[in-house]
Amino acid sequence: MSAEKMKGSKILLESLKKEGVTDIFGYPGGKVLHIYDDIYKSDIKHYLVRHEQAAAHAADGYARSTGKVGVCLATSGPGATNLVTGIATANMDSVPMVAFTGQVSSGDIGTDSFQEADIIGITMPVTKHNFLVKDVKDLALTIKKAFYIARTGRPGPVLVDLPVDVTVNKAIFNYPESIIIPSYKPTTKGSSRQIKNAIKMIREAKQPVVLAGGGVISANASEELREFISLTKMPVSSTLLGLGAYPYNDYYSLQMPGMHGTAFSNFAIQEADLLISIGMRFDDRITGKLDTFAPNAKVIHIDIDPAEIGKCIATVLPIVGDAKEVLKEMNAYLKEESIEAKEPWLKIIEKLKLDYPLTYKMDKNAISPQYVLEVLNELTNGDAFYTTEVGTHQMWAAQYLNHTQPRHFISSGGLGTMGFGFPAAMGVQVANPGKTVINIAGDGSFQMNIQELSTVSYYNIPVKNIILNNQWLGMVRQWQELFFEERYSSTNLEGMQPDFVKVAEAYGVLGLRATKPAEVREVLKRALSHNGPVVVDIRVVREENVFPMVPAGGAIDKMIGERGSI
Ligand SMILES: Cc1ncc(C[n+]2csc(CCOP(=O)(O)OP(=O)(O)O)c2C)c(N)n1
Repeated sequence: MSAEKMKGSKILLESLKKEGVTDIFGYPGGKVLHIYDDIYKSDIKHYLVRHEQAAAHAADGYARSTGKVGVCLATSGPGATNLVTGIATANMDSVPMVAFTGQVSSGDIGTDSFQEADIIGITMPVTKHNFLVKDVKDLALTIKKAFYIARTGRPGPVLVDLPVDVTVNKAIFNYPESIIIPSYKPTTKGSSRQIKNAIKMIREAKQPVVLAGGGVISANASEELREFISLTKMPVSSTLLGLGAYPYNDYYSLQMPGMHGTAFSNFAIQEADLLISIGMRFDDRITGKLDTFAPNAKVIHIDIDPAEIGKCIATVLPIVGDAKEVLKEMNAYLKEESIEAKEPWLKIIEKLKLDYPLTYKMDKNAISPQYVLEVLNELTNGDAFYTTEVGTHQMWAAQYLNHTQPRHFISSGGLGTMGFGFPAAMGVQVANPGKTVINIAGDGSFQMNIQELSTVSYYNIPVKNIILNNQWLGMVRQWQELFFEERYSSTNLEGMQPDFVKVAEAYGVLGLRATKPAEVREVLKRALSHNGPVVVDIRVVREENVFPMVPAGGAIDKMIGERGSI
């Protein structure tokens, strides 16, 4: 008896089930009507967002908090183009995602048909890979490939464009168990010879520093990193995307390096004679002026993506491989032959930490944004997922939250996308029901996807939005103050703000406000104990700047602090 044929839209839903997908984020339209009809009949849960950008960020938050592939769906034309910022955000931060877009009928492609957009062309530079499915017979295999490419090697977003006829036509459903793509074979095991050389270099170094990036987290190598540090006793600095890979307040932790990193991290890097960078790509926010970065250091670069080796920084010893596998192998050798702690270096680091702590001013009458984060540390005791928007609040969240667990601090690092945090938090919450999920927002960024209050209200997704409201586009204001002689061009939002409490209430969401330091703790407690979504409008000191700061294009040890040059 021959197997029965299945409609493309049903093949899509069945393939998603085979991939273990339980939740998708999306928005319907003409070219995905058949898919939505099958979603209606399916037990995969679809979350209707209010803007496709939010669907992509929600899939991103879902993926970053779990390591699973996040899935979003949009119609052709404007639906697809609305996904682009979310896809580019995921691409810059190496997040596994599959985005499905509707497309006009195959025969109409290229005719400027209604709601046609060349989403394959548009997303070519911002996806790990993309596919236009031309025949329903190829659909299942293409989906298999899309998920495989998204989650293996250096993870990233994959887009699958689905002409409407492909969703209507029928084929026999046959989902491949496994797959081999001859042109795509990521190297996961590092060269043992190079790994042994690396250990020799670590043994001989006097002032080594480890740089841990998002690759440690996406490889689930946090445990291995912790063991590596306990075996080698080296100071370790975590990039924005690496926060949580190593306990933030541990003795060996240098916290975050770079433009708004700790001064002790930047000084340590500049004095280092060896950098061991793991799953980080020497972004300019970390290195500052490249030819002044770590002038005395040899570099060991461990990365799954060979294209990253030597891209920005000359590498003495490259190790291409998965961070988890490489660290495991390193740890095994280190257990056989231990390494002495570099005591004089650790003493220098201790002193740097004492001399250059992160500090902020506390006023009795005005709320310091950093204080809000410290109260959150106390109230959540490290047991919360955080997302952020982009701006000064994001940098304070990086600096002041106590990052103890991987996948618990989720922020748009590479693209710096305002409007990311709230929808990403929705995705985190859907993936982690029952957990506390907090979005640290600025008043500017929050308004970029504020419509999602409707989504969290309808589905009762209990995300806590904490707006550090300075009534400025604060990060841009800071640059204007410091580098444009205080010409505040288009950054002052005073008098242009909605009443966030009323906006929340209009969507059926709890709205709270704090205007004095004495109110902060109570308001946050109320927010955290509320069994539903919340918006907390916290009126913070308006002109607070983020310090330390490395001026753009400068050397990372030439920092500005609260009281001028450090
Ligand atoms: C989509 C987008 N547009 C513009 C920018 C440039 N930008 C970076 S930070 C910032 C200000 C953010 O203001 P707000 O969200 O209020 O946060 P604050 O800096 O005040 O904490 C802007 C406009 C951006 N990062 N993303």
